[in-house]
Amino acid sequence: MAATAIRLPRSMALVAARRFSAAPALTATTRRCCIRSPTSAHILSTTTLRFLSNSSSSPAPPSVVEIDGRKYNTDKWFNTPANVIAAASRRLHLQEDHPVAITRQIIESRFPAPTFRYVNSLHPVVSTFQNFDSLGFPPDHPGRARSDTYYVNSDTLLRTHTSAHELETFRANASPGFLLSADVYRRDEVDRTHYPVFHQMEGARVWDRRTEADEKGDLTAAILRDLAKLQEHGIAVEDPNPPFHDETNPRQAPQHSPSEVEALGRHLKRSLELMVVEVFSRAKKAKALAGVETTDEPLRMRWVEAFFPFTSPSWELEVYYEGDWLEVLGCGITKQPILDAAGVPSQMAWAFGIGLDRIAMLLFQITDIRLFWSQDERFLSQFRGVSTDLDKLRQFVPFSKYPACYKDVSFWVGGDGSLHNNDVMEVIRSVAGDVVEDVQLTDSFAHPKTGRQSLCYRINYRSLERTLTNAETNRLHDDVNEALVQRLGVEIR
Ligand code: FA5
Ligand code: MG
Repeated sequence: MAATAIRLPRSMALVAARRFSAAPALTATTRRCCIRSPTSAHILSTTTLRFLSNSSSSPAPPSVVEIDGRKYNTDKWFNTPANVIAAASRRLHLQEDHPVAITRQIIESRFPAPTFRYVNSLHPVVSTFQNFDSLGFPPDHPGRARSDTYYVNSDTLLRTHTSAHELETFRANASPGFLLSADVYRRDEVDRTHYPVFHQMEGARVWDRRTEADEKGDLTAAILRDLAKLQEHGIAVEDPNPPFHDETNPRQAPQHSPSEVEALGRHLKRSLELMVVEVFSRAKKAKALAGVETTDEPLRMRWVEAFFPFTSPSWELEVYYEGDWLEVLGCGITKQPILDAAGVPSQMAWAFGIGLDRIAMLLFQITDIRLFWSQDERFLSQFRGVSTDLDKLRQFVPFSKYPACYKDVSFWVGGDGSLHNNDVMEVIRSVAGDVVEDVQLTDSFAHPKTGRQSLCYRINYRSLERTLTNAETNRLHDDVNEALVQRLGVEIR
């Protein structure tokens, strides 16, 4: 297994993950992170921290697993814990009156049928070809690592993004556009904005040279005609980017003319800005309906250059939210080889991918991503009736905040010194479940003589539904410590 730089906890998940970045500077071995101690704003430099990942962080793997009604043979690549498999049949994005489903519906309302076709019930298990190869991910892309992705076996995994279904949906060629929503899975850190399962929506819109191009075979005029049909939103958006960046984010010459790229980029950006405007105006109304005072802060959006193996040029849209720029989606002009492979080489397309949970958190003012998985009536009852009448949307009122309990665990990394941050995160989540609110790496150092690595993690235990007793938290923490020893071979200090 290739060396992977440890992915350390972000201070707040408002920082873009850039997981699918294809930027040359962001390879597995050169990724740099910093960590922030939860007790102070002190930034610890950790650029020297580096681990290999070879642990599955799961107990003895079963030879066959059933995931959402289908059976799969496992092999030594299997690394999917039971709590994640259990989540695979929940389908929150389809559950009536669930905030994730409501968010999907609001976005769909901005991309109407029949131009857009909705695809919402694709099975979560896909092939490595679908998730990576079909999109042009290089063989050594860090996203493929077992430290980042849940594998069922060496060529089968839980999709890490909805883009895994782009090729087949372009191939079906059933409409000029599609919106595809689904649960996606990533091994990641544990905090209030990260959960191993979340939801994405993929959108795409195509134009076809055979039917829509001008006499020179160019699509610019057709795209501009469709752009003119989109509303204006009247909001100033920061966009310092040229239509494409020759060096870093080029137009796909010779297939795409400069004016086509410019027109397609404008159509893409306006469509997505309108969607964000819709979400935020709904959020404002939801606040008013709940009697929460609203500030008249104008919505601020900005476009930043981004990198994906399957689009060029590519961008991300960020929204200013509570003092920080929050990345809400990635997008770009689809790489032509994908459309060629899909059997529609005469088409040109834009595509985007947005995180539904993150948008739902903004929309309803839900501050902890674990709440989406709660079956507590005090949560679910607040959204009743909204799926059938979006105007009933009202802001979530937190029912209680139960006390937090911090516990630290310090250990020496065992064996050959190989350990990945995500393995630690997963052992903790799989033992303590949704009672863990947040896990932070607070300290790390190498023993001056032996070179052995010591790590300290701070675990914040807090139930969303009740007060945990001290005895209960101590027991959980003991179980976590034991699992870290058993599964990762660490030595508790
Ligand atoms: C992707 O997943 C690309 N497939 C998006 C894309 C599609 C680009 C089509 C171009 C064309 P990324 O890893 O940045 O990119 O995730 C996309 C969005 O998913 C993010 O902007 C964010 O809104 C959401 N997201 C990503 N990681 C998480 C997470 N851990 N928790 C919640 N939401 C997340
Ligand atoms: Mg991103």
